[in-house]
Amino acid sequence: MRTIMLIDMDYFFAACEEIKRPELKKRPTVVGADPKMGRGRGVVMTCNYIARKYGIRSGMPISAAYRLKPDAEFLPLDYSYYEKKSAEVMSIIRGYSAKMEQVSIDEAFIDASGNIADSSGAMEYAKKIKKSVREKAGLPCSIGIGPSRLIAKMACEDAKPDGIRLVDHGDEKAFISGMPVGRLYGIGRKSEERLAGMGYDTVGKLANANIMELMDAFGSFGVEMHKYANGIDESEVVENYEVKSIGRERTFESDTDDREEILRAILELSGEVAAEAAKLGVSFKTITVKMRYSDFSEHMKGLSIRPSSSEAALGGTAKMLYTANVEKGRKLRKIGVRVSGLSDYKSQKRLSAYLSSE
Ligand code: DCP
Ligand code: CA
Ligand code: CA
Repeated sequence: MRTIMLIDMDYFFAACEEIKRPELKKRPTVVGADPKMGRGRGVVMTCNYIARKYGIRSGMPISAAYRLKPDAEFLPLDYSYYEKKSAEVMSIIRGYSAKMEQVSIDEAFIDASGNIADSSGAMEYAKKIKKSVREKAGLPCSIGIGPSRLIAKMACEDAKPDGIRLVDHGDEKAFISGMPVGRLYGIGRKSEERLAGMGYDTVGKLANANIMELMDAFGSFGVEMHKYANGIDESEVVENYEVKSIGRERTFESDTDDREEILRAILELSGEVAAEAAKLGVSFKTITVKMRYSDFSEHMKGLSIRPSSSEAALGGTAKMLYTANVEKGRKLRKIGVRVSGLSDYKSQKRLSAYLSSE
């Protein structure tokens, strides 16, 4: 029988800021865009749990966060520090199981089946991991434990903050069936609304739904969600972490159709993306420009080129994509540049090798 654990850092970016300035631990702390006395644009990336008491959440406009708690501590992003802390944490976790899969900057699965005998062993093992992440990296995390990735992930949400939650073999369905469908892994807001319209508001109801009906509504994703709702997930923890794309975005101070200003932003973003690609030692094949207009509608245009790592090729293609596709007379709120179709040009070594040796 398998024992999978998901380790997810608590309020990660803000917790990193607390290391730099421990006095922030006692204050509501928000990481994201500059609130500019309530007139700032952009969003909250994350905040500590004190700030969450005031209703502040990831993804909310920074101006809304400011209204909720004007005297909170508002901090800009310090990505390179978060990446450094992430690499530290990941190498600590990897020490507990070679079968480890990093799934985001602050989150990793391990398959601990070979390291433990039973559920009390699993609990002890998770406590050790938590303790060593806390002591060595100075950061809090939560751990979900279960017979599959699905259950480990959902148990981790239950464990937050700073906790451990174990769901035993056989208890999977009981654990998830009372939850609202929106809490099921993979179900976003839109799917949740559609499912509710079909009469499936809890995971338990979805588990008993007719598969054909779900397939009609959602295609193959319907089959998947039905499996998940029944607590079934056979997928393996595979150590093959790869960066799938690299992107940067910018929100303009005020909505703009000034071509010079927009082109300048595109070139700067292209420079940052190319620098990140160079750091990882990857070339890119597809270049995408995202334009968000003042009414929040969003258009993406992409083009594939011969694999390249050149900043000039990236900037030139991005400028061209913008010029050819922007709707005349409409103002932009935000512009983004992204590259994908990445491959490693330094050697045949997997990206994970670079990422873990940082
Ligand atoms: N993040 C981001 N963009 C988002 C959401 C989050 O860049 N839309 C960043 C900020 C977070 C980090 O990624 O600190 C990890 O995201 P999580 O969703 O795991 O959230 P937190 O770690 O901040 O909080 P929690 O304690 O709920 O895990
Ligand atoms: Ca987290
Ligand atoms: Ca996370």
